[in-house]
Amino acid sequence: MYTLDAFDDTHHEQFMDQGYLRLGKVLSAGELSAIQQRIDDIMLGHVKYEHMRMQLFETDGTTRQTIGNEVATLAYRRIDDLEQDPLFLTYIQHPLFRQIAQRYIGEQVSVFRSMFMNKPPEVSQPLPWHQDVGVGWGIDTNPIVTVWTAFDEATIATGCMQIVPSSNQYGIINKNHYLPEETQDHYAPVEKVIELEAEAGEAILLHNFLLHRSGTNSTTSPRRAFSVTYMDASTRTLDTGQSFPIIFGEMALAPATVNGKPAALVKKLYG
Ligand SMILES: O=C(O)CCC(=O)C(=O)O
Repeated sequence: MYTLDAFDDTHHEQFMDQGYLRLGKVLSAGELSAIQQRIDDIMLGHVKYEHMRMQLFETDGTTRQTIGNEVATLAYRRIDDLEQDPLFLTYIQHPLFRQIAQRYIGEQVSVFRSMFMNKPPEVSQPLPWHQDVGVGWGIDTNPIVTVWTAFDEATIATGCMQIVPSSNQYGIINKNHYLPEETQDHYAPVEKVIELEAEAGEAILLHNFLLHRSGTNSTTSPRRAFSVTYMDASTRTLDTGQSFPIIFGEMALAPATVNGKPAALVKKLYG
């Protein structure tokens, strides 16, 4: 599969029109296996970060939020704050993502969330139709740039994403994200929905207003993925005025020196 090495006007037009753009295999086979290993090590507690928000599946299928790794298991649903890991930070700062961020955001870019999304075998949950709306998350801007990367093959059987191409053009339908049930036939009619299957290592640029959802995993293998939302570094939370870790520009985090994350930044989960 190809990898996009430069984001040009044609890509911009396609992204704005369709609300998504396949960026190709941004992770090489070696980088993919290293990052797969790293996330498994984080789940199993072999690599630990004290201030990392983690959400695990309990044996009854409910979820529980912890700060830091309390339980060594591969049955985590979601893990945030991954920019404090040097390997993840290196990937978040990939030159292609920098180019895209510069185009849509500018020089000073922060990360709203760097989030691992996992559908472990047997316990995965569906995610209903939603948009990723900033003000609904409690921040003072509405980011539009998210890069979603498959760490395993995402298929219908493993619970890949489904999207409604061009639904970004509706703008914000509901600032509280989720599509009200009674509006689904209008905004997400079955004939417009596509399955966003992806190969392991493939990255897809998503417009935050694109309607998306994902299914459950009916296989015996995990469906691991990583989703990063980039935004203007001046963005603050509406309640406390907190800003977010800088990824590109002055004072940006660097893989060689990143050293955990301050406790104050993980007190509340905004996204
Ligand atoms: O990975 C998934 O299943 C959903 C991810 C998602 O909703 C997001 O990246 O905003």
